[in-house]
Amino acid sequence: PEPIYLKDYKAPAYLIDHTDLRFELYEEETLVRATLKVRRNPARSGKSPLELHGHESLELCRLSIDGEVLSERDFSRDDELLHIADVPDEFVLECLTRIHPQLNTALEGLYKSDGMFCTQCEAEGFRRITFYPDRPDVMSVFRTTVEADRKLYPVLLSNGNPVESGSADDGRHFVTWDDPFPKPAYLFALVAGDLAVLEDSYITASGRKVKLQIYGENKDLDKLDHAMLSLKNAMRWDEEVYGREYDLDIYMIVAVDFFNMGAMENKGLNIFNTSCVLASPRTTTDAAFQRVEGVVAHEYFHNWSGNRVTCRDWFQLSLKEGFTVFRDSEFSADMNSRTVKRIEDVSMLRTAQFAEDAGPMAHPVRPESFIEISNFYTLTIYEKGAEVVRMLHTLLGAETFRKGSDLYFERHDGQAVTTDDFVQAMADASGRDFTQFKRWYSQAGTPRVEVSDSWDAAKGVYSLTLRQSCPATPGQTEKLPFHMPVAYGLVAQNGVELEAGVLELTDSEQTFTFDDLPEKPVPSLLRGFSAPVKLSYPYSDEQLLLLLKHDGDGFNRWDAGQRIAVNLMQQLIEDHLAGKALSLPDAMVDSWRAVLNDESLDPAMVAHLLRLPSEAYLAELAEVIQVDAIHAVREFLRKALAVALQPEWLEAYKRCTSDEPYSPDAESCARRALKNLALGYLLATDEDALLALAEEQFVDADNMTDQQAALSLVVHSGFREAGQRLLDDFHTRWHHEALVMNQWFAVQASDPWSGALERVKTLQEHPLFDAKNPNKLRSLVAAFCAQNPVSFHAQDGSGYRYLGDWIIKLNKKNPQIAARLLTPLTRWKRYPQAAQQLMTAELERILAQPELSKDVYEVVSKSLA
Ligand code: B3K
Ligand code: ZN
Repeated sequence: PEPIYLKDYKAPAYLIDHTDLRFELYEEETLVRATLKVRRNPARSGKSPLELHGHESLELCRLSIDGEVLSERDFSRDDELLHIADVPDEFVLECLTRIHPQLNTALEGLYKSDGMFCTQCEAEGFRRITFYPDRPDVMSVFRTTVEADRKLYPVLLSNGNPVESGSADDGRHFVTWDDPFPKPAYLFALVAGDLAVLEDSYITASGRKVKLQIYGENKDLDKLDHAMLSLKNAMRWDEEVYGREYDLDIYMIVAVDFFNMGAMENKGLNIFNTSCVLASPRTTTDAAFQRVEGVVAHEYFHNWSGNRVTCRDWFQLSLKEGFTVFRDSEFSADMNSRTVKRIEDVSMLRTAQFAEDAGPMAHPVRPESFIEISNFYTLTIYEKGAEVVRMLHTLLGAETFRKGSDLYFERHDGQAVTTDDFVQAMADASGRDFTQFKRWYSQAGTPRVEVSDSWDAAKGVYSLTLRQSCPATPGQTEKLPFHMPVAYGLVAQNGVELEAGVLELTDSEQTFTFDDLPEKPVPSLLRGFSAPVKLSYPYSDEQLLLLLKHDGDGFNRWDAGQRIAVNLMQQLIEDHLAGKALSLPDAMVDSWRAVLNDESLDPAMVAHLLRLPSEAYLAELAEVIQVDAIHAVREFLRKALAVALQPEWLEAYKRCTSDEPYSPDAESCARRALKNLALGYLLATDEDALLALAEEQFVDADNMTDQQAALSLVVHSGFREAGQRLLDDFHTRWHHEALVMNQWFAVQASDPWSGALERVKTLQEHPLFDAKNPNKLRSLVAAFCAQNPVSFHAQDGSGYRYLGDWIIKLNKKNPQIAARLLTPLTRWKRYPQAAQQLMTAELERILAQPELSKDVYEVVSKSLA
C-alpha cells in the first residue's frame, strides 16, 4: 500500500449538488439506489474523468447517466475507484448497488449491531454503501428514504428532518428524511431497529423549539437521563460561550453496542457507543458519568466545529477534532472542577500522547501523509490538537479568542477548510501574526524546555532563561523553535505571589527579567500546563514543597507534588536495579500527612495529590523502561505510605463516607475519589480487618463507583480468595448488564498477577465475551496488553505472542480495532534488549501474514522502520 500526501491535494473535479438515497433493507441484502446531481467544479479547469470511490465489497447492479444505462465499456473499476471517462458538464447519475450489512464485521459503512442496522461513515465508510466522491470537500444536500420491515424495524432514522412516511408492500414501511445543510458523505447516518426512545425538548436562545430524542434498547430506557441532561447543558453552554445555536428541528442520539469508537457526530443523528451514553448510579461509575457528559457535549459541539464548518481533507482532521476537544474540555471544566479536569487531561496527555509523540507513529497535528486515515484518530490529533487551540486561547485571552471563533464560523460556514484557515481567523480577529505559531501544526514531537535562573540581590532583579529544543521524529530531523505561552508566577518564601503572567517563548533561547523583587522567588512555571512540553527546572525538594503548599495555580500545586514523587521514584528504581534496600523518606510521609489532614482542601484535589504517578507515566519518563522495577517500586511506596499513614487513611475513609443517596455531582464524586483512594492504601497494608471493610463496601454500595472500586482494589491487592468471591458475586449480580460486565472482564485482565494471561485466555471462552464486539476486545485484550504492563511484558514473551495472535485474527475482520490494539507492541524501542527482540519478532510475524489490511500494515511497517 502507498501513502497519500497532503502536498498532492487537488480540489474535486465534480461537485454533487444533491444526493438522493433510497435504502431497501432486507435480512440477506440491502439495495441502495443513489441519484446524484453532478456538476463539473468550475474551480478546476479542463475536462476530467468522473471518479467515484467504491469499496470492493460493493456489487454494482446498474449505472446510468441522464437516464441512459452505461455498459461495461463506459466505465472501469479497481479495488477503490470507479472511473467514467466521458461525462457531460452537468448530469444526473443513478446507481443501484447491493450490499450485505449483516456480514460487515469491520463496523464501517452500513452494518448490524445486534438486531439493528446502523452506520459509521467517518472517515471513509460511505464508499462501502454506494459509489460516491467520498471526500470531505464534496458537500451535498441529502434526502434519504429508508424502507424496511415494519415489525422488525419500526424506527427508521436518517439525517435532518422527517418529511414523509408510509406503508409499502409485504408489511414494510418507509420514512423519508431531508437534511437541508450541505454535508460531506462522512456525516451521513442511517438507523433502523426496534428501539425505545427518551424524548425532551430544548428552546434555543432565539426561541426555536428543538425536539431531543435519545434512542436505545428498551431495557436501557432508565439509563438515558444523564445523557439528556448533558445534551441540554451542552446546547446552553455553546450558546453562551460561543454564540452557537442548534440549526435543525430535531436532534437524535442512538446508542449501539457494536462500535469501533466512542461516538459519531452525524448531522442531526449522532450514533453512540452504549458506553458513552448509558448511565445510571447502580451500573455506572463516576468516571463513566463524566465521560458520557463529555462525549455527548463533544458530538454536539461538532455540529458547528466539524459539520457546519468541516475539513477540506483528512490531513486537516485536527481542525475539527482538536478544536472540539478543547471545547468539550472547557465545558466539562465549567460543569465540574476546572483544576481536576485539567489534571486529568494533562495526565493523559503526558503519558499516552507524549509516548505516541516519542514512538514510531509520531506525526504532526496536521500530518503530511498517511496510508490509512483510520490510524490517525490519535491522541496527537485530538488531545495535542486541543492543546494547540488552548495555546491560542491563552495567547489571545477569552474575549479575543471569541472574536476569532466568531470570524471563523462566519467566514467559513458551509465550507470545507484547513487548519490554516482557522489560525488565519484568529490572526485576523486579533491583529497578531501566527506564522511561527503554525509550526505546532507541522512539526511533530514533544518540545523540551530547560529553564535556569539567576538572582541579583543588590538590584532585586531575577531572570529566567528558557531554552527549547525538540527531538527528531520520523521524517523530521531538524525542528525550528515553537511559539509557546509559558504561564508563570513568582512565589516568595512566605507563599505570597510576587508576580504572575504569561511569557511568550519564540527563540531557541530567551531570557526574561523581573525587576524590583524583594527576594529571590521560587518560579512556578507552565501554570495550567500552558504548553504541551516537557519543562525542567532544577527544583530542590524545599522549593517543590513550597509550591505544593502555596502555589496560586491549583494545577501547579498538584504538579509540584508529582515532581516530588517522580524524583523519589526514579531514585528508588535505580536503587532497586542496583539491588539496594528501598526506603521511604520521612519528609515525604510528613508532607503527605499534611495534605491528607488538611480538611480545607477539595477532596478531589487531595485524591489527585496523593495518588502516586502511574506506572505508565514513569515508563514514559524512563530512558529504558524497566517494567518490573517500576511496578516493584510503586508497590513498595504504596505499601510504605499505607502503613506509615494508616490511621490517617482510615480517618479520611470515614470522613468521606456518606449516607446520602448517590449523586454524580462534582462534590460527591470528589468524596468518593478520596474515599476509594484511601481504601486502596488501607488494603495495601495487607490487614484482614481492612479487607472486611472493602467487602462491606462492595456489598453495601448503592452505586457502581464504590462497588467497582472495592472489587478492583481487592482483586488487584492480591487477596486471591476474597477477590474470586467478589468476582463471582459481581457476576451473579450483573451478568445481564453488558457494560457492567465489561468492567468485570477489565478488572481481571488488568490484574498484575502471574496468572493473568491464563485467566484472560479462559475468559475468552466466557459466553459474554464476543470477539466481534469492540467493547469486549477493549475490556479484555486491550486491558491486558495496555493496562497490565507486568503481565504483558512477561519475560517469556507470552504476552507479545498473545497480542500477535489477536492481531492476526482481527486483521481482516476488523482492521481498525486490530491496528489500535497493536499500540503496545509498537513501543519496542523503549524496552531492554531482550524485550526488544521478542517484540520485534512478533511484529515481523504479523508483517509476514498474507493480505494484511492497510490499517495493520501501516502500523507494523512504520514500527519496524
Ligand atoms: N468523529 C468521530 C470519529 C470517527 C472515527 C472513525 N474512524 C468521533 C469524534 O471525534 O467525535
Ligand atoms: Zn470529535
